This record gives sequence, structure tokens and C-alpha cells, in this order.
Amino acid sequence: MRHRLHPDDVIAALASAPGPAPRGIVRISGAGTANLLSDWFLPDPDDATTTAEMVFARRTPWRTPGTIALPDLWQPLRVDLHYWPGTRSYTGERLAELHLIGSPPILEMVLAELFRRGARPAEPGEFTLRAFLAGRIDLAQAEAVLGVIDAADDSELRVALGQLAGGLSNALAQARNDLLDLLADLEAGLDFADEAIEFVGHTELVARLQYAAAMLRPLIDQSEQRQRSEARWRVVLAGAPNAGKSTLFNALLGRSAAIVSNESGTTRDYLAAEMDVAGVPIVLIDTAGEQSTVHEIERQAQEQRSEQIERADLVVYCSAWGEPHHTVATPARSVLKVRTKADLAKRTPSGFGRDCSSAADSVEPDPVTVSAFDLVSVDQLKRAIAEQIAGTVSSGRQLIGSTAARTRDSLRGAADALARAVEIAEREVDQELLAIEIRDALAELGKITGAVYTDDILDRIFSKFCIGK
Ligand SMILES: Nc1nc2c(ncn2[C@@H]2O[C@H](COP(=O)(O)OP(=O)(O)OP(=O)(O)O)[C@@H](O)[C@H]2O)c(=O)[nH]1
Ligand SMILES: [Mg+2]
Repeated sequence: MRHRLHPDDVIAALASAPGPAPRGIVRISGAGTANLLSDWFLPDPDDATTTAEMVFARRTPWRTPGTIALPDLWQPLRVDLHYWPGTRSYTGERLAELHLIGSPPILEMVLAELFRRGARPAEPGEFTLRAFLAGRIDLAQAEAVLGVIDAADDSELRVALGQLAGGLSNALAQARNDLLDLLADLEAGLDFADEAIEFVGHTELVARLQYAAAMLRPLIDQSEQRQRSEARWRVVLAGAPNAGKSTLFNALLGRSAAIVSNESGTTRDYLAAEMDVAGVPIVLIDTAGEQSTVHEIERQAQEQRSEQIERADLVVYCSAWGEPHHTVATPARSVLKVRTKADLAKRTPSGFGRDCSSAADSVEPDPVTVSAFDLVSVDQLKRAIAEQIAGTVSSGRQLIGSTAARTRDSLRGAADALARAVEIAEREVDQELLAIEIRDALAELGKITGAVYTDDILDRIFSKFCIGK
């Protein structure tokens, strides 16, 4: 952080990847950029703007071919100068890029000459830090820059680009604006507390607070989803007694681990086993059949069952062929409906795959049909499980890892403050207290975008960058 908050310095660094390449890019940023370059860079005479002064007097970003002289080279070096005169550049200040041949020793000479002429080496992430300080991007977007650079595959890149485009920032900005408006109304009301002027009605107040809280919920889910995705996915087999859950458990696992019988209520303790389905690491869990019971042991089995379903990432809900379809009400993120014992189907001898017999007006996908005794159908079920998990991941993952980790606490803090605010508003007590909670929520949200930031947060984020970005 030694140099970081010296925004008057002109900074320079290699912006292209290190090593030999056809093209190399040297990036220069700071208020003095034009001064530094104007008596060094020589535009080609046949270009429309012939003098360096004219190049740097332009008000729009421009590319100019020309040359620069280097002490150790006997002839001038060809470069393309890209120049952004001001606020529309990446850093929000005067910015130039020299595009030239990507030879490491030559690039080094160019940088050495820039430092001799008054620039200093940029620190890791300093260009992006300047973009943040100039208000060009917020912290979540700064992290997304890092996510784009570090993306290991297409899906990570998509997530990072979405965040860079402002996915998270826009949602947060809206929640913050709503709360700021509300706070302004409340505070106006406080100023006129002695008079009979009400700036915001009680019902409206509660509704607006609840609305703001609801806007945060999907963001909290996203930040937690990301944390969750590193571990094994919990896939729970559930359904009516005798639906064939334990038989399916064994078939998916490929060994006989669970007790199976045609007596209802065979499974009591739940059973868990780790395995991979189509490359996705899961913990498969077999549970007791769903029933209302009176006996103590069965009651405990039902409790365990509910607990497992509650913790599940995916519930595979089994109902046997010929039995009625159950409607599934679980808090699990996702449910896959499965028709078991498909071999009992008289309709079609090859009746595996998707069961299209359900009501035509149903908007739910058709259940997957499976027979525990038919390995092909068991494989199909594995693929369906993997697909469903992949769907949950891609719909849930909209934040890059470092942002999710950093924002989780702030989002929860904001949500807690809003919950307290709703409670206060519903009891119609002190508006002063209410304003405090809203300010708390705003402060937490501000930490995420960087409206409220500390050197420590900046250090943590920008220290991960590489030089030149
Ligand atoms: N025909 C046929 N029978 C099956 C199939 N899967 C299970 N069964 C039979 O259905 C009966 C119940 O199987 P289980 O696997 O114990 O059923 P469960 O859902 O675990 O039952 P509970 O633990 O009591 O809830 C057994 O007699 C199994 O042989 C199948 O795919 N086809
Ligand atoms: Mg069982």
C-alpha cells in the first residue's frame, strides 16, 4: 500500500502477458501521462494529426502510429500509441498504451525509459485500484476483473464477466437506493416530529423494508451457494414406504449396502455413502419411507428423515409405478421426481427414460422412470441427477469465489439489520431506532460495493492482482 494513494504519480507496467509474443503492451496512467509522452513519442508524418501536441490535445480516445527513441537502439522503435484523454479511460484518468513488438528485452527497455522520464512502476492491481477510486467500477467489479484474469474454464469466465458487467452491483445499488430514499423520508419525518406531517405511512414503511429485505435474499443465496459448491452434494432418496428407495440406493451404489424387503418401514436409520455420479461427487442418502406414525422408533426415523431432506441439495423423490404421484414439499434447493419399479409397467416394455403419462397441464418436467433391476435405466438416473445438480450450480453461481466470501457476512449483517427494522416498524415504535437499523444495513451494503471501504479491504482485494492490471 506504500504508493497506492498517490494518485498524482504516473504509473507504468507491462499489460500483456510476460514472455515473447508477436505483440506487447505497455500501459501508462496518470495526470502527467501526456506530458511524459509528448516529447518522446513521434507520430508518423503521414498521419492526419502530425505533431505530438495535437495527438495529446484530442478529446476522444485515439490510436496513432509513430515511433519512440530508445538509448540502446540505433533506430527509432515502431509503436502504436493508444491514448485516452480523460474520464472515459479504464482508470478514469489519462491513460496511454504503447502497442509494439512483443520482445521481452525491448519491452524492458521501453519501461526503463518510461521510469527514467518520471513514471514509476505500477503496483499489482494499481490500474484497477485507480479505476475504483475514480468511481469507474465498484469493488465487486474490481474483483470480477481478477476473476476474468484467473478464470480456469468457460463457466468461471461467464460468472466473472456477469459480475464485471454489474450483475451484483446493480442489484445492490437498487437495494441501497431504496433504503436511502426510505431513510430520507424517515429523517424528514423526524425533523417534523412535533407537527402532524407524516412523510411515510406505517403500512408503506413496513412494505418498503420487506421489499428491500426480499431483494437481498437471492444475493445471500448466491453467496452461500458458492461456498457450498466446493463440498460433496447431498442427494437424498425420499418417498413413500416400499417405493424401492433402498433397492435404488444399492443399485446406484453398485453394491448391497441397504437392507431391502417388501415390508413397509424396512429402513429406519438413514444410510449415507459417498460416490460419483457422472463425474459429480455426491453423498447419497437413503431415508425411511414417509409416514405419520405413533411408535417411538418410527417417530425418530421420521425426524431423521426430515432432517436429511432439509439438509439436502437434491431430493430424489421416489414413487413406485402404479402408485399415485406425490406432491413434494421440501425446502431442498431442487427435487428430481422418479418413477421406480418401471419394470412393472405393462404399458411399454421399454418404458424407461422420462415418464410422459403425467397430466398434460403440468408445468413440472416428467418424472424419470427407473427399474433398480435395469442397469441402463439406473445409468440414466445417474445422468439425470448430475444434470440437475449442474443446473442448480449454474443458476446459483453468479458470484466469483472471492466476492462471495467477502460479501457473505455483509449481506447477512444487512439482512439482520433489516429484519430488526421490520420488527421495529411492525410494533410502530421509535422511528429513531428504525433509522439506526437502516443506517446499519446501508453501511453493510456499502462495504460490498466499496461505498464504504477501509485500506484493509482494498489491500485484501488488490494485493491478489498481478502487475499491469
Ligand atoms: N419389480 C421391482 N421391484 C422392486 C424394485 N425396486 C424395489 N423393488 C421391491 O420393492 C420392495 C421394497 O423395496 P425397498 O427398496 O425395501 O423399498 P424402500 O422404499 O426402501 O422401503 P422402506 O425402507 O420400507 O421405506 C422390495 O420387495 C423390492 O424388491 C424395482 O425396480 N422393480
Ligand atoms: Mg428402505
